[in-house]
Formats: sequence, C-alpha cells, structure tokens
Amino acid sequence: MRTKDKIYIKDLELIAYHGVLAEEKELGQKFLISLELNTSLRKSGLTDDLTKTVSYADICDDVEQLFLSKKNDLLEKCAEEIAELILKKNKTILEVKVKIKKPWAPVRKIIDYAAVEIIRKRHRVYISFGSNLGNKTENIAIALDKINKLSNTEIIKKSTIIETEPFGNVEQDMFLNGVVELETLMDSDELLESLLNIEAEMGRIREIKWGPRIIDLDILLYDDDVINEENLTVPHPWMNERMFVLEPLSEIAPNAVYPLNGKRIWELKKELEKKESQG
Ligand code: A4P
Ligand code: MG
Repeated sequence: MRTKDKIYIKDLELIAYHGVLAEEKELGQKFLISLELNTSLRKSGLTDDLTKTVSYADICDDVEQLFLSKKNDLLEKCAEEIAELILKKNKTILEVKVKIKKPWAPVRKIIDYAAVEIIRKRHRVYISFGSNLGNKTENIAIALDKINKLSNTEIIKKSTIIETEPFGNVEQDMFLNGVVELETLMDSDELLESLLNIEAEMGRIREIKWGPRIIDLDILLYDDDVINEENLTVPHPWMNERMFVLEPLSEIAPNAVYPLNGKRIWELKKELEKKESQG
C-alpha cells in the first residue's frame, strides 16, 4: 500500500569500530544513526495497538546489535547492512532512509561530521521467461528456482505457462512462455546481471538474434521506472507488441501500468488483439 507516513529515529548514538584506519578499528569512536521508515501508521493510529506498527525500540535494538557485531571499513557498507536488515525483517516497511554520521572522523580538519545517506526500498518487478530448446518445462522450472534463490528476491506470482508460435523471422520450434512477479531489494542493474548469469549458467549461448534459446529472461517492468541505459531498456522495448508477453502478464497483473503511456496491461493486450485480428 502506498503511504507517506513515516517513523523517525534521530541520532542513535553508538560507540563502534568502523573505519579504514587500524586506529579506528582499535580505539572505536562515536557514530550517530538516523532512520526514516516509510510504513503505514493508519491501523496503529486507529487502534492504539503496538502490534499494528513497527516498534522503534525493536528497530534500535536490531541496529545496535548489527552495528556493534563487526568492524567495516566503510560507512557505506554499514548503511547498506542496516537498510537490508530493516527491510528484510519488517515486511510492512516499504522504504528506508539511513544516515550515519561520524563526528570524529580523522580527516585532520575541523568538521561537524562526515556522513553517508542512502534510501533503499522494495521493488516490484515483472520478468518474462521463454524456452524453445531441450526440455522446455524443466528449463523454466530450473530458471524460476534460481530466480527465487537470488539474494533478497522472492517470486510473488507466476502466470500459467503457455505454448506459443515463434515470433520473428527465424524458423524454430514452439516456445513455452510465461511471466513472474518478483519482489526484490536489488537495483535494476544487479537484477539484470543476475538474470544474465542464470541464462549463462544454464548454458545459453547467444547466436542468432531472436533465435532458439534454452532460456530467455527479460525484465518487462521495474516499479514504474523508465530506464534507458546502454545494456538495459525498461519497459522492455517490444513488450506491447508481443502476445506471448501480454497474455501471461495480463493474467497476473492486468491493472499494472505501462509507464510510457499510462495504459493498463489489459488495455495493451486488447489493443494488440485488435491489431492482430486486422492482420
Ligand atoms: N537488455 C536490454 N534491456 C533488457 C531487458 N529489459 N531485459 C539487454 C533483459 N535484457 C535486456 O539480450 C541481449 C541484451 O539485451 C542483454 O545482454 C541485456 O543487456 P538477449 O536476451 O541476449 O537478446 P535476444 O534474446 O536476442 O533479444 P531479446 O530482446 O531478449 O529477444 P526477445 O525480444 O526476447 O526475442 N517467440 C515466442 N513465441 N516466444 C519467445 O519467447 N522470444 C524471442 C526472443 C523471439 N521469438 C519468440 C520469443
Ligand atoms: Mg533476453
């Protein structure tokens, strides 16, 4: 559920041993940790019930335990670990901002503090999968199992797997296609890299454009982001022209919005059906 509600924790003070210098790891120093937790406070606000919200006391305990349990070089690493722990442990927190200040940072200058700040969130992603070589059903099962085992990633929904005619000009076997919905803490580049790794692990060799493949994993939608990078285009460039994508996607997410024109997936599918029937 979308919400702008927040819980704040400001300047939790801890003496810990993070830093690049050996002295920092030995002597320790003061750190100040601030958090902004984006979570709905409506239910707890109406009921006055602690179990309907996130206890900031528990969050402080968790952060303290983690922060004191090791000695990292970088504040960046500390912040990532805190964000990950909070999002993993508290499913109702949608987004977290972590700021860590180091007021005694040994920089041989007088400063108020050095700090890092990051924002991390859960991402909702749709991935299409296709196979038309070897044991297609088994290829898909293996690929989905590997996706589900990626760090901080979970398959939430899976469409029916459908058999489809090959699309494109290459003479080849029928495809099995489908779509999964994921929740992940990975950013889009990390997710793409993980999917390409899974394709490679499964022995996929890139030969002919649009040719036969053991497994093809494409990112269709990543939140409502529009991404135009050298190795990643989101929404997937041809998703709205392919029934083998729109049919399974509209089964599990008919009301998801295609961010380039604001249309819903069921509308894109209807438009493509019309276009295809007109030849
Ligand atoms: N890349 C850029 N954007 C993305 C994205 N959103 N998701 C880059 C995934 N990858 C993305 O991919 C080449 C590069 O695209 C990647 O290295 C990545 O950096 P690829 O999978 O090697 O290339 P490809 O398979 O030749 O192209 P693509 O676009 O994946 O092929 P398609 O469009 O999936 O077409 N007919 C049926 N019925 N069912 C099918 O599944 N599939 C194809 C392949 C043809 N005909 C088909 C089917
Ligand atoms: Mg691909």
